[in-house]
Amino acid sequence: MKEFKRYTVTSALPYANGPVHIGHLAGVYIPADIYVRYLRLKGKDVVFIGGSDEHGVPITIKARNEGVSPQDVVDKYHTIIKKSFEELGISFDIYSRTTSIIHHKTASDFFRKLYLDGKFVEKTSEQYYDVEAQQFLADRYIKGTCPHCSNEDAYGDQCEKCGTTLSPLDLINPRSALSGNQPILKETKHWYLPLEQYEPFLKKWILEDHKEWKANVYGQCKSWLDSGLQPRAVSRDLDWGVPVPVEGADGKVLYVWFDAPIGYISNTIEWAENTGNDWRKYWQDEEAKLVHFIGKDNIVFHCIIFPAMLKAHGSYILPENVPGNEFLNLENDKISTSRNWAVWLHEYLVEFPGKQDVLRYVLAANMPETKDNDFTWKDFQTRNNSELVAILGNFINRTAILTQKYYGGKVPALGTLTSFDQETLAEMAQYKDKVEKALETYHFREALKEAMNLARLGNKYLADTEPWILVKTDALRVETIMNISLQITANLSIVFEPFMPFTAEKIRTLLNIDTLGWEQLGKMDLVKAGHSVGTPFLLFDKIEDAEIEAQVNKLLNAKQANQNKVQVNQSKEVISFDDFSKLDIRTGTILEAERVPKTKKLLKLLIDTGIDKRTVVSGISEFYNPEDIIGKKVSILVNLAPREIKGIESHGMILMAENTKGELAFISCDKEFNNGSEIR
Ligand code: B3M
Ligand code: ZN
Repeated sequence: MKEFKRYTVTSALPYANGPVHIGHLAGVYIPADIYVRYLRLKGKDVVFIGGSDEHGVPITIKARNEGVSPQDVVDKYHTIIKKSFEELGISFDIYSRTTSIIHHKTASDFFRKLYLDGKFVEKTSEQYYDVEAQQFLADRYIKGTCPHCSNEDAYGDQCEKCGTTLSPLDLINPRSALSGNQPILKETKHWYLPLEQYEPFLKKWILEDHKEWKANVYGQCKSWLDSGLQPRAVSRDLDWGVPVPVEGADGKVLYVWFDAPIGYISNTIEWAENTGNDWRKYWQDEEAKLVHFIGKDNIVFHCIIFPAMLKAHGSYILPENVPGNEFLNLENDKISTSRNWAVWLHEYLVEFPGKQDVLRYVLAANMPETKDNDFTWKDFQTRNNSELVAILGNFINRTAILTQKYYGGKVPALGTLTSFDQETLAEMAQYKDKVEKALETYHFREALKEAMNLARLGNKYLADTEPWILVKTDALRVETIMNISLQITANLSIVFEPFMPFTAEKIRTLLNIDTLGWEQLGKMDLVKAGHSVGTPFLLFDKIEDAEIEAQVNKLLNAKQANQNKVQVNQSKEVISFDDFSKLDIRTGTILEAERVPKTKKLLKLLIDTGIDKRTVVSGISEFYNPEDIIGKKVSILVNLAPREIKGIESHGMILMAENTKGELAFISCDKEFNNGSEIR
């Protein structure tokens, strides 16, 4: 394997149109941060580049929907994202943004060089134009009827009902999302990167020279290359982005996927200017190793299009590896921003203060390295309670407490080693190699598992030697046992540093030592006899069921609210009048109301239906107090089959309106009609 002098590590630039969730973290930022922290511990020269992707159509759409400017949108989310990354300990050397002046200049110069070198093909085509809004329409701004399923609200790039990929010209009765008018077709000129010309180079570079890439990444590249590459437009008619730096290109900007990866370079330049470094050494020198951390939806852009751009430019190195991950699901369902089915990082940080490393640990342990994976709150709790608390925390805590108790916090001397001691130390010495091998090949789960095995080794060592019993009979022997336990603890502070930096720091506080380099890993003299360690404290706390239930409920509420939202936009299936007339709905009055014991939502109501007085159980107690609703006029479905709810027979159902937040309100008649009046 080639030895590199420098490392340029990038992680995908998240779109600044929403906060970051656990899917982003497990896919991109956690592995990138682990890798970078490991390299730094090894004393490598590394720059870790991050930033927000602030261009593109989705940002302009969000801005329109919210009645603010695109700049407002990206300012808001860039701030949230940057802060939450910092708090999670993602150790970027710079986290900048693609709206920066440096980026606009860098991207513009890049395009200009390719343009002047004749690397683009110019093509004129007909695209939809909104006469009233005086602009060309991005695919997402055109709606119309899907030619496959007749959905009237299909977008110019996709029908969300049947999932078909569309082009705007496929839509029947196209209309502009800006004005609602029918758009006209108008000629427009764009610049294309003729990717097919780079096919031979890409085939050799990836398929032959980079067989070591992860199978999922390599496989996707192969399938793209096998099916043949097409020219790609690198400009758009849009008023948000980096203006195309060519005369007569007014109203045109660089395609977001052209400018965003150049953002890695821009941000490196900005970092270098701030720190007095030479950015070229990280981008234009064969001795630098460029690694892109991304999710699977970004593979083609990082493995095919961006390398073709870099190659076309001619001055840049190419990525040495692109360790792309698959997706993380949440509670067996796809993470979805629009459905709010996600665990948002900025919310986690507030709801679980001080528990950054628990999330880092769980996400690294479940990283979707080779296939999609699932995050569940139950697993989060189990990993915390039975791994972090019961293994790592338990071993270090016992070691710290016994050292305090027996030696007043001073490291005891190492005496004669038994063969068990020797075996334990020999095993300890193997972890450096194991973890290193896994990290160098981007097997983060494996690396973390090995780190945890070192903690297991410590636990086993204490359990087998039982110093708390031996202390009464063989005090000298106990000194050796505790010395070895403290050496294992010091080793743990090194091996966990890339994965759980906050915990590693705490272990160092417990041991009262400075950061140790990676090369120290495996050594048995990291804390010297006579050295005073710190006062013991717990590294991890148990996570209780109630905390987990609260999170699961939060998700279920989001799902419920979302289902309600769907009902607002879309009616249920059509029914016949006969179906409807089966429902016997009457006006009624609440006579009595009381809470159903041991339930959160239920009230037991006595209703005068005009026909009879009957008991109905209703799930409304989050929204109404029993004493406030006596005498209330309601609508009741009287011919619903009786049901037993919490041991009470419920005869009928009170009709309630439910808003998108899931709040409930009574439906009542707006004149003084007698109970029992029919509603139809
Ligand atoms: N913003 C897409 C994404 O967040 C895009 C990545 C750009 S990396 C240069 O998935
Ligand atoms: Zn369709």
